[in-house]
Amino acid sequence: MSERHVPLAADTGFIQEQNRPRMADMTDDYDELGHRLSRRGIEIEKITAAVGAFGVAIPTWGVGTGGTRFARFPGPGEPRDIFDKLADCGVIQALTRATPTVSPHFPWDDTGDIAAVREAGAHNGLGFDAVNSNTFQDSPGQKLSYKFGSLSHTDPAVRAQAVAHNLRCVELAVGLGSTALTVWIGDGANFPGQQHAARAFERYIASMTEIVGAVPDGFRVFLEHKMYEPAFYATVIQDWGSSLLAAQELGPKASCLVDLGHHAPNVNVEMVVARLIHVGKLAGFHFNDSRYGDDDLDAGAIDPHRLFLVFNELVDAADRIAPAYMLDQSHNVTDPIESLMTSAIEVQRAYAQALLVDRIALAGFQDANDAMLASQTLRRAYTTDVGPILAVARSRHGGAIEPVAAYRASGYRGRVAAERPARAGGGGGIV
Ligand SMILES: [Mn+2]
Repeated sequence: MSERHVPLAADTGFIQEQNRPRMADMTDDYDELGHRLSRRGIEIEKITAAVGAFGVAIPTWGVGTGGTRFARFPGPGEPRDIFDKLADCGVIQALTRATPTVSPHFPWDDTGDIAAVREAGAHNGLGFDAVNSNTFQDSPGQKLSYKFGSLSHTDPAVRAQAVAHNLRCVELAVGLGSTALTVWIGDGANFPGQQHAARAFERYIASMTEIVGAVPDGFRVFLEHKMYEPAFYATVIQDWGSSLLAAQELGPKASCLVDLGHHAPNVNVEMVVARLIHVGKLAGFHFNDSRYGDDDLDAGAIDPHRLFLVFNELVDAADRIAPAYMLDQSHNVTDPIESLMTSAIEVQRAYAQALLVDRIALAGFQDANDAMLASQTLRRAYTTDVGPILAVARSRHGGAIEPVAAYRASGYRGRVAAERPARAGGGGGIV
């Protein structure tokens, strides 16, 4: 168990010590921003309270060094198992106070003792969000291969095996206190004609019907679509249209999950969000960023404006929806803990900016067809530097004013590198 590490969360004295020299500047900046926002009729304390209550889940695999299909360059002190991953996630939460939950991935995180995993989560100050099933690769000891698909496979025995794995994930989720399962499949085709498009979708629906039919009351199933990769010609759950068709057929326990990187280039993702909200089927969102495709870069690193526009839709519908938020990215050249802390803060930043939108004024300009002032209303919120709000929200909850600086000063990476043996580089993969 995680007796191996003293969680940074338990050492709040260290974080306070790191914050002390930065406190006066932060307070000045916060007070100044508070004055400016009050002239716009905005109470800064309301925004700060909302930001403080906002959380985004960390995927357990995110704390390992990622890779591409060409290579993976391991970093020092990579987590060896779920207990190491939870210790790393605990550091991210202790310093940012923005990531109170983790999203595990099975079978990668299946130790056979789920109670110990839940206890280790609590020990590191973490709860559990949606669990993720994995039928996109073959796991040790697995009887039948997923090379040609899983839930939509032509062989009923393979489909049954994939269904059974998802039901096992639901069981593990319940053991962790999680109430949701995210299903993303790698099923698809690399060649035109390889697969019967309609029959593959029907087989997927039949398999998912078994899974959704077996989950307990109050449990939700999220369908995650992805346009390409690992299948490069077509995937079975290709886009939000396929995802919505499936979710509608599967009934009220099934909803759609949107991953920012899983669309065709230039797709207007905020419109996808708005449409799924309209139909009551948006239940989850995965954050990352990209320039060309499903690049899995750090949230807000490439196109922070798009992140803001997505949050503009989410905040607009906050009285109707409460989606599960997760970071889903691959850290190939940075320390994953630093990337995840920075990304969680960027997600919070977009959320805070969206909270600043004057929605009454915006609706007025929209109704009057005043394109310029409607656009400027959004820009005004987006161009406000909400950094002081984020810093104050963090520090009030015991987090660090400058999380990356405090993390480096803690020497955490060096300590875990000494006790976790280096892993081989090997091939690619998102693990
Ligand atoms: Mn995802």
